[in-house]
Amino acid sequence: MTDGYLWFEGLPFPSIDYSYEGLKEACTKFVIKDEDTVMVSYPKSGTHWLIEILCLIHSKGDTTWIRSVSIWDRAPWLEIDTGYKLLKEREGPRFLTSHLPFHLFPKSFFTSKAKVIYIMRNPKDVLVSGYYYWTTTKFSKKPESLEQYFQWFLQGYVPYGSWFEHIRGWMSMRDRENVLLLSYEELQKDPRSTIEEICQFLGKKLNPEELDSVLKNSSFHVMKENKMSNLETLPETYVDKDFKITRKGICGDWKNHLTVAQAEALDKLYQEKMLGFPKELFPWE
Ligand code: PPS
Repeated sequence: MTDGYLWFEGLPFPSIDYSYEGLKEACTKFVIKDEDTVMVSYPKSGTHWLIEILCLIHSKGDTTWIRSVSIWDRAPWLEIDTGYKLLKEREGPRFLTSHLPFHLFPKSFFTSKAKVIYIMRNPKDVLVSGYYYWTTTKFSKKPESLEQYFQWFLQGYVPYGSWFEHIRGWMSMRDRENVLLLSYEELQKDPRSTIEEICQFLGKKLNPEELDSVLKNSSFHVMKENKMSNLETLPETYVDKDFKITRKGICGDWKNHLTVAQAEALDKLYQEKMLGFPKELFPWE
């Protein structure tokens, strides 16, 4: 009997395009190389936005690559079977994407000079975004209501497990020279400065026109129209008709969805789980 998830190392994963063997190989055998750049996040934290920004920085604002090659091909997903296959065959320097929690991430990273950018987001917005995503796609177990998904989220009974454990795990890497911690909220508040920070971390220099192009072409409205980035080309075996990853693209949408009691319950759990972390690390209310 399956419960709609693929279970690996005690964590629930989506069941389409993932396999037990694939996850095992990705987590234990994949060799991360010094020249790789890895984008890591808990699902629904702004991963595709970050990929688009990195691709545009890489091409110095030229849009040819982002308009002609699908986003999952530009920065393949390490733990997804199709992505893993692409990565194994690819010569460096590579862009890689992953939602893996820290304890499952390939150990080869820890002895490499590869750069990791970890993007995080207010868990309340992650919850709401995840509810819509898993409801309108066929990759994983579908919640019947927001209340049901809310309960699953608190229990970590959602793809990739607990948001809290994911953040806690990756936070332990935050002082490493080759790790950059970002948030969806700072990208929203000041995209230009955040993109400059990313350029500095990657050792890339863009002139003002190139930077303007990165900013413009990674914006929500432009990305929403780019079918190579908004996932609208995914077949209906994976997603509902008219699906796009670019759903709303704002901070604080949780206020339109969660009840006062739900927000308070999440706040309470947050206080318990994030005890010991400086509040300033997390730029959300
Ligand atoms: S996934 O499937 O887990 O990798 O999803 P992920 O890309 O991490 O997160 C999807 C949310 O990011 C929003 N998004 C953006 N916001 C602002 N600007 C841009 N350019 C952008 N691109 C994607 C997307 O709309 C999802 O958030 P919600 O709240 O659902 O709109």
